[in-house]
Amino acid sequence: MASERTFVAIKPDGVQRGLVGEILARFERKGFKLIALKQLTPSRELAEKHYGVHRDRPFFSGLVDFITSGPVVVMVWEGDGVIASARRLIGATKPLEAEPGTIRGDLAVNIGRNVIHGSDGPDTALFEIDLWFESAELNVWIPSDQRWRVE
Ligand code: D4T
Repeated sequence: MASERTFVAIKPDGVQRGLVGEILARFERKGFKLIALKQLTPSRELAEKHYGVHRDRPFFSGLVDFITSGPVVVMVWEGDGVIASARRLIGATKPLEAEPGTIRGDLAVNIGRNVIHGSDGPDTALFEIDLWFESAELNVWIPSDQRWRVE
């Protein structure tokens, strides 16, 4: 399986509820490598670009209002199969349908307040990483336990 990068954002509800550490820990414990992390309150322009595919959906303006309402914590994780694996760790979009053990399954009840976002495929991951981060913000590093990891 090839090493990939994915974009993950803890939405304003996750930050306000004090879930940043809990969520970061799940990705770290899984074994993925954190290569970028920052907190910011997104501009409307950034949020509208990020959710551009939903521009014509009825929930679009409410979604943009919500995402720009306060700080989010955005990150890039790297590892084998990380794009699909992150989606599994996150769970279904509708939190009431998300399996227990997933982030949304354990920590959310409302689709409009579903705590976290993760890229849904390789093209989206590239687009979103480029949208939210400068290339200089992506840290190329080798974990010191790398030699114990299997290929
Ligand atoms: P994100 O993109 O936030 O990780 O969510 P998903 O990838 O799991 O789901 P999505 O793109 O279909 O939805 C984007 C975002 O819109 C909110 N939403 C979605 C909403 O408020 N009402 C809705 O009916 C839908 C479908 C939740 C996530």
